[in-house]
Amino acid sequence: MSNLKPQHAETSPADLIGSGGELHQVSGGSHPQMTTNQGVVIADDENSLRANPRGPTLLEDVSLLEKLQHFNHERIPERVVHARGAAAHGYFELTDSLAEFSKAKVLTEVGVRTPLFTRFSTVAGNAGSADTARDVRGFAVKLYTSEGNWDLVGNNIPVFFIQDAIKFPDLIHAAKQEPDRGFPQAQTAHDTFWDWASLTPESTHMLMWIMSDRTIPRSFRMMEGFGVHSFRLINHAGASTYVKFHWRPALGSQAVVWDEALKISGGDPDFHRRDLWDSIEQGAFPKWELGVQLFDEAFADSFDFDILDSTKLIPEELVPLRVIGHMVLDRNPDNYFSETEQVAFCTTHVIPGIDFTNDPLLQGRNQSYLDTQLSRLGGPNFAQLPINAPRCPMRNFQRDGHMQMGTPKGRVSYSPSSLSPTTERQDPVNGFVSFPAQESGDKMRVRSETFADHYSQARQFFFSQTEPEQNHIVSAFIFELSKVETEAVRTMMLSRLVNVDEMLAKRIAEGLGHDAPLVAAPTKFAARTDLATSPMLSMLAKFKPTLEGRKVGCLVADGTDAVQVTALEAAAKAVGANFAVIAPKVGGAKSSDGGKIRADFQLAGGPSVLFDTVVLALSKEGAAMLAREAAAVAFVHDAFAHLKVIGHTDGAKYLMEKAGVVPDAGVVRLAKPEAFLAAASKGRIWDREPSVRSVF
Ligand code: HDE
Repeated sequence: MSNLKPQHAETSPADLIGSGGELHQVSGGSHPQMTTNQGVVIADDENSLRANPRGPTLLEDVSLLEKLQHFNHERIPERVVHARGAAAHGYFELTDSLAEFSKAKVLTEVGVRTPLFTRFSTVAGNAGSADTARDVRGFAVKLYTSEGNWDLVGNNIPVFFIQDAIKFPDLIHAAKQEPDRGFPQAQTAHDTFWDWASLTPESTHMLMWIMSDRTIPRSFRMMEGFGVHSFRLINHAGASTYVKFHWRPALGSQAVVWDEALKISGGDPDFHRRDLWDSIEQGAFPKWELGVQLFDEAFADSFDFDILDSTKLIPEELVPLRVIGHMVLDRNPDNYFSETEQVAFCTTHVIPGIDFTNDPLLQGRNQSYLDTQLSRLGGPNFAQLPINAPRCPMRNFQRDGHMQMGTPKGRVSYSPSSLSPTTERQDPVNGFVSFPAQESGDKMRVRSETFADHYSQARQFFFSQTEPEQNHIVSAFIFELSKVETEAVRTMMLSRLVNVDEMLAKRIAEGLGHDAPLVAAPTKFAARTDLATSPMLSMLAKFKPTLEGRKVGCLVADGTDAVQVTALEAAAKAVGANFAVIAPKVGGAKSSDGGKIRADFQLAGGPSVLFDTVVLALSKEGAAMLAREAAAVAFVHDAFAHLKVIGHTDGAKYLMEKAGVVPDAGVVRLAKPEAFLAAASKGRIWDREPSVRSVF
């Protein structure tokens, strides 16, 4: 008999009632016996052993000691960065072979599905912080290939803050909570971050990206991923080709707006992880294409920037993406700790056919990830944990250490040896061989002059954005710098931005009320170039007009027309959207025909920020009743201010007036569901933005 049956299915409330000392025996199901860690069956898991009913607890109570001891050690150190994450299992399927460039089977065997585990994360926040903090998102993929694990440990932004790994601890110390006070949590909007950033010109390009809507994604499913560094592909002949990896979401790129992000942090701090979990449970499996930018030494030499510099990208207009396969996430973890928390990504995990370049950031990362697992996972045997172990054979003479889980046999644990005819041997032909890159020159602590231009690509990024996206960058700088208490830091940052564009700096200064004249920060590299814009850098340009994977929130009250709601729900689901009903009571509302409309959310727990588009399916009386509820007025007001398409009945008008809704192309009368859904699939009403907030 299956023991997977939900317990509550056969549990009556009477079964659950228990008071001091009474054993809770829940009937139903077929349950195995509970045991101690030594396998001894436990008779009573609810009362400790006492000298008498009101007497002292005895040290002899082995199950109490064991249970508390284990509990006391349940936590491991959270990741020093990327502490908050969510992950899922899935596979990568190759559709276009790269055999000409790489010998890695995962990149040459078309149609083969390679299992993988992908973890998304924020960077600065602690494990308990909110999902929608403005932050870079980690996008780490562990592919269990037949030739060993390949970890592509990327981000949702294709460039990084620094050029040399030696600066990483400074960046992170500046961004995380300030050390004396322990706050602010999960944000860069504070003095230490902007102090560091304003004094670190190489961060300028990345600052433009983190102030863009890339750092407030709508969903993990709607963001791109990037390997960031230039890597090498190595083919069977040993020839090297440079490569940059890109993950491109099937649902298109999309962000929330900043005020929404702030409110979602309160409304649902688990917004992104819930979205990932729910979509997989519903069978709407998140999908990304894997694209590569391939280029050779000749391109690298002709490119305006150094391909080893992680603060630069190669525009897709110069080296187009070649889509070679896709990743699908189709299974949620069974256990968050065992899998999502214990997964250990390391940039060092590469396989034959993929190799490193001299990017100084990548070289530093190769030390950092292996090392951090020792303190996080407690010892060098983390590769034996099921989530980390390769799915192909793993054998060597590394032995012992904390939590050794295997039992290696025999007397030989070294190489070379003649004593054992069966122990493992190195394989010079099929094993991993590093690309024999030639090196010469003087050993020195220096930054290459080819890394010196910090502004041209920052400028290119800004001017490649659409107007609303540029406006959001300006607003984000204003927001962040307005939280900086030290005026000199704000001034320094503005000076830095003059080097990107004077008008950009002026707009931010105006929004801050900073009246002093703006002076360009001194820079070693004066020759900022006006590069051609790269429309592929705009997220809005990559928006897909679809409601697939999006959420429709339908506000109802007593008197709502149930037939209309049912028709709308069917139409929304037919285009792949989720549909949720929000009512004043979670038990539902009375429909106009005397029936009941079920609800998914109670009004206060279902703010409009949780939905992509909203419907006000209200009778006149229902709207009048809701107009007295602050949460209902805020629901409508926010939907309008967040530039959402609002569908409404005629009856809803009073509530809309109360909420300050001004009719425009995104305020749609609910005649036919299809017409409303078609309007909503186009996304936000950007033209509305200047009427709902100041755009500097
Ligand atoms: Fe990381 N980074 N990083 N990083 N990073 C970590 O490793 C580090 C960098 C990235 O879901 C840590 O296991 C250094 C770039 C992701 O488990 C740590 C430098 C990129 C994750 C570490 C960088 C990343 C990490 C913390 C500069 C994008 C989460 C816990 C040289 C290409 C992986 C851990 C997961 C995690 C170090 C810069 C992405 C401390 C020293 C650039 C997605 O080892």
